[in-house]
Amino acid sequence: MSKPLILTSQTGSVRTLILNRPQSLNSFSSAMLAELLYELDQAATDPEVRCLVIGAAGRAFCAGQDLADALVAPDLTPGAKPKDLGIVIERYYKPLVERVRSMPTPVVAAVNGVAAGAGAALALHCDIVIAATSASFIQAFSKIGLAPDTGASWLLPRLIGRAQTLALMMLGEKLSAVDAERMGLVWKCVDDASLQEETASLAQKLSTLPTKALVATRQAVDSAMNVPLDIALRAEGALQRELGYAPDYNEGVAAFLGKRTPKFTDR
Ligand code: T3D
Repeated sequence: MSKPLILTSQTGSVRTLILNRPQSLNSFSSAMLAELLYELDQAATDPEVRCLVIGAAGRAFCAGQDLADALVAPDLTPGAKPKDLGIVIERYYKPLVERVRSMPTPVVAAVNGVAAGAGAALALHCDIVIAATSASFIQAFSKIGLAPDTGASWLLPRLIGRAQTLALMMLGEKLSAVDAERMGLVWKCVDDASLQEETASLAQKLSTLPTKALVATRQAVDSAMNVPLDIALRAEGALQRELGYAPDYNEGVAAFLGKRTPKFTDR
């Protein structure tokens, strides 16, 4: 039997997915993308999961699209038909971004090494990005004659503004995790040796918080980026109404007033 390209594990309510093609720096083959989409669906529909972590095996996080995969590798024989990369985006990368950004739990990326192209985008679409100090991010698309995909052109200007985005994307230079933290691209950098422990502790904490409220928080922040204040205020009211009807609100307030730790159960 072939080795899984996505390793999964569960600790308490935390589901961890590990990209597992270390020999190719976890670049996305079509088989790995299909497995990843499947595992994201599994996590999304499993009521036992209250936090999802995406990490990687070996020295890299993910080097983006596997450029040797038959799906995308150009056929160099004269007169050969060029590959339709639009189909690749529709089939794999669009659903990938949609799944991560609509996950019904918080999503953490633990970036252990280089994250390039679609690999960087995957990490940066997660709700909280924690990176090892030796990790790095490369907007590698221009280096192979492509424009950004996997939602990077939407996401980066929102995170760091147009000027920094265009320079990173046009030059395709490596950005250290330390600089990524300074620019506000990731939440924080930690020592390489403590990445695993810090990620586990962050994920465990997130798994005890009110999942529905955390997901509504993502929704509120994402939609507020694109609308005027009055619409954002109305959207906040609608989300708060929904959360106010849910049991976690009763539990949170009761725990506060009762001076005890809350036990959240909604998802
Ligand atoms: O068609 C489409 O492409 C549509 C979708 C696009 C989405 C995208 O993600 S576009 C961006 C694709 N990714 C890249 O262009 C990055 C290519 N990789 C690199 O630039 C470098 O490998 C890194 C900067 C990421 C790391 O450099 P380094 O020096 O640490 O490692 P290396 O020696 O280059 O790579 C190690 C091995 O991984 C090597 O294999 P080998 O020689 O040991 O057998 C290398 O070929 C392989 N590898 C690295 N990245 C990829 C890859 N193999 C296939 N695809 C890769 N993307």
